[in-house]
Amino acid sequence: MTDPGSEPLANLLREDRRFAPPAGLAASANVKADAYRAATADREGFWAKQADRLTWAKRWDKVLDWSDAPFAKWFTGGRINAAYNCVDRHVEAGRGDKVAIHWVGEPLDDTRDITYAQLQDEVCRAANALTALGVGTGDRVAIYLPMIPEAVVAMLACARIGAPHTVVFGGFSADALASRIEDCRAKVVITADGGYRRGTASALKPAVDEARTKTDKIEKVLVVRRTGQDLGEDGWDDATDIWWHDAVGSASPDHIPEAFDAEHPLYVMYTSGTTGTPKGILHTTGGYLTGVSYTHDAVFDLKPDTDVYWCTADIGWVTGHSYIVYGPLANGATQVLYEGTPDSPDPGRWWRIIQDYGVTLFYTAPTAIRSFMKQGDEIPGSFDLSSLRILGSVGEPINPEAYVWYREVIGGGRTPVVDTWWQTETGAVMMSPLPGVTAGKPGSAMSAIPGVGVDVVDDGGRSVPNGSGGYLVVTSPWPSMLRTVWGDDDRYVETYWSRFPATGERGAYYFAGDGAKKDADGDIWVLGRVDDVMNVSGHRLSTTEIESALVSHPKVAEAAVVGATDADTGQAVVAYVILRNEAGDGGPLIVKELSDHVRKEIGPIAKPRQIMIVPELPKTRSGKIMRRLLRDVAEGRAVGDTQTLADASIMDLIAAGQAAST
Ligand code: 6R9
Repeated sequence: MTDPGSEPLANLLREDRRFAPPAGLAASANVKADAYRAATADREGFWAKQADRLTWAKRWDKVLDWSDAPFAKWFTGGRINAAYNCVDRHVEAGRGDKVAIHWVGEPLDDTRDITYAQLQDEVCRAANALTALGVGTGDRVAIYLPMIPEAVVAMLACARIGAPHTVVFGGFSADALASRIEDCRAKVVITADGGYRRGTASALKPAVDEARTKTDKIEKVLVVRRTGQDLGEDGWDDATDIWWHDAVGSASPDHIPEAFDAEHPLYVMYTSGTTGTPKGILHTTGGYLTGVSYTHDAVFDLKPDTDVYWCTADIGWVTGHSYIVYGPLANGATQVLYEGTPDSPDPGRWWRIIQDYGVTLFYTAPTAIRSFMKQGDEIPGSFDLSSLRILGSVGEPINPEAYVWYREVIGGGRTPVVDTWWQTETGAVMMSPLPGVTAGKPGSAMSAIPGVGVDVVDDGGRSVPNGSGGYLVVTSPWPSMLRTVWGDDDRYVETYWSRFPATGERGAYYFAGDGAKKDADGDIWVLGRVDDVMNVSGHRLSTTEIESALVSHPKVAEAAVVGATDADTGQAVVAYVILRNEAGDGGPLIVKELSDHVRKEIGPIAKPRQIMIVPELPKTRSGKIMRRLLRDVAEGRAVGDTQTLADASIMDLIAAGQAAST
């Protein structure tokens, strides 16, 4: 493996804009600067204090047991029920009438407000229904649903009875569903007839039927009626299929939650590795809930009585787990849950939702921000977005230009932007500015949150000096850390803990797989996966750096850069660029203009060998660009597995364009 950071990150580190927290927000912030000191002085004491945010049936004996490292146990001996913490305790505290979820379906006016009391009723019924179907403590349940309230209810019902869930993104294929079910041996699947996407009902149930031909693990299928679409002659099997409204509708709303061990498995979330089959990342109960509750409160400065929070992630992504379901609900928040796509029925849909519901805290991904940027300022400009007070970003590095646009155009120049770095594996946000404390720098996740230790190290695991780059690591265990890879302890140790093993002076470091730089102040800039690093004539270049340079050109909305094998230079830079709407086709000299721009911003070495203007980029559901596929095209190979793409047809368009241009 090469050190990703030996070249100076010229253009990113020249970024010198700073945005101090608004005075009012700073004065009333949930978390102030002293939290860092307190947490450093006594990390375990700090996390014990955060665990006290939750309601425990039995208090823990020991905060952290790291004696079998890297297998961690947090809050040992403690007993807790996650669903009770997310629902019942708010009702018991007299907040039953408070709205938990403002659900917004994709078809206009298809909305539902669900209070905490109603949520409790539904979760209890679903828990009873699952028990009646034979789901016991420790059994796994697969959830394959659109963004409807039942998805939240299903997850919480599983948590309530101690049955770990595995949520599979509704857009994934029958194959992906079957392999996940097979790997974790889920015996029940919760799905729907279909869901709405871009104005049409798209079927889900047939994929479950197909999955049943590929795995024999599925005993029962619980089906929510969402679209009412025809399931066809063969689309229903009385031996396995049960309607949700029958099973849940007829179940009792009374259910006493059982307290489980703090380390009881809460869920398995599959995430793709660089090689091999997807890894089932295991999260457990007490530490995870502590981590997501604390970070949601600290990073979004949640004021549960007045804030309206909205995270646009899908529930099938870890962001949906931690920052739609467990974090916000543990904190008693009121939030928006939206079923559809950002541009349906029109490109103002998101901004109308913010205006109509008075959203104050908004959390989305850079890919969405850039696609709105492409459409120009007019569309968001025609809505009243003045309720917003904090904007969040997650999923990939946010280019400085996108950050500034987000802050200025969506946030009216008032709102801090919290760029949150974390992973499926970390469970909760690890690095982020704190909105009432940090003067944010566009493009930087800044530093670890209180209670978390991160560093940037060289190949030998030594901390690099300010101004240099290397590998991002986590230096000590944290409560919401993954506990293992489901069914594969060796892969857990090998993937995350063997790259920087313990030395005489320190314990092993968690290897995140991302490259990062420290700037002159020691603030951290994440550069993306270490496999996104190119080597051009012996110079190491980060894809993020060149992409940022391209996006800083006024005609560019979005860019993806890959390193393609090159006979002369080892690798060469190939860039795929989406232009902003107002730039039209960019004019006859657009390719030269962009190439000169990269040369000016970074240097001649970064000048792309080829720049392709494309209509779209291949992305996963969580908005990550699949550079692997672009590399296939750039190197003239057949395009590899597109199973996890949000829209597979995009690759045909890009490959056709490439063929035409070479
Ligand atoms: C939450 C989530 C994790 C990977 C991570 C990194 C990238 C996420 C980022 C970011 C730069 C940020 N990533 N947030 N890179 N700045 N604020 O995205 O989880 O899907 O597991 O992806 O995403 O490369 O390693 P997951």
